[in-house]
Amino acid sequence: MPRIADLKLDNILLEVDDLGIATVTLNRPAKRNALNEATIDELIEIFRTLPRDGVRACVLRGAGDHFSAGLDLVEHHAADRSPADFMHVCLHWHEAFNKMEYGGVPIIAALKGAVVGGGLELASAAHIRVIDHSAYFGLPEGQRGLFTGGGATIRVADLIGKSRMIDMMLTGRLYKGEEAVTVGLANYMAEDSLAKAYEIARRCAENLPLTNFAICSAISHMQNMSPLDASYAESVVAGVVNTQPAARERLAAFRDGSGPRIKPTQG
Ligand code: 1HE
Repeated sequence: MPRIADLKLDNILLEVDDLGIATVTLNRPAKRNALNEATIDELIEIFRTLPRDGVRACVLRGAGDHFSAGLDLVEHHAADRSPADFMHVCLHWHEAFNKMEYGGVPIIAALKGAVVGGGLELASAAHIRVIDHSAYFGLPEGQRGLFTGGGATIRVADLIGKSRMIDMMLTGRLYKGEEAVTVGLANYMAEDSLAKAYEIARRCAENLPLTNFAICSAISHMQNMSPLDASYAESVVAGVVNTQPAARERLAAFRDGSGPRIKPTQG
């Protein structure tokens, strides 16, 4: 079993609190948290390990004023990669981001400053995104003579639709603030995106782990299936989740009147 305590990390900080909430901090602020190969390797190890070592929710953030400036362009230039080399770089990114999206642990991204290129690809692998007033989203690949390689054609297009994504890439259009929420890049906007992300993470951590696993894994898998197969898979997942012993306590609490009633708060 992989263990958090055994992870060797140089580019990312990882802490877990008493509630089982992990904080994953991209820690290259001097490079605006640009994603070099070593950082991607560490993301793979982290998100391979978190779901299997008792973590109930995860907050993903960047040290400094920016979440992430995307692909490490300096490393990419210096490496002078062949097409095959860069294909393997991208496959590595996909391994990391797929482990996040399909890993079953809720990941809440606390965003500020630049969330651009590969930084947006990373953020879009989180399950919930929270922005503050400084955060902005962009896909500057088009202007740099590049193309997305870390899943934007799947996840960003899924969030905002292909037409908006094409516009972002062709024109360099940036989204921020309420507009970013409206188009679907962010779920929440807050004065303090980190504080809000923790509030959401604590809320998620109150759910049963198996239920969160289904929410943060099965829904994504089912989007990849035909409706017929998805309805079958949904039945199987619900069969397992909805009969878990721990859910019976919550059902009994509802029956006895002590379980929460689902109503909007006043005001
Ligand atoms: C970097 C990177 C980087 C900063 N790779 N080193 N992404 C981009 O096109 C965005 C590139 N970055 C920027 O536009 C700006 O750096 C920011 C707007 C994010 C921040 O600006 P600023 O003025 O605060 O910082 P800076 O002076 O530009 O950069 C500070 C340092 O960070 C500097 O290093 P230094 O050693 O000269 O101090 C920069 O070189 C370094 N830095 N961004 C490497 N991205 C799988 S395909 C994905 C394809 C993509 O992601 S393309 C999008 C790339």
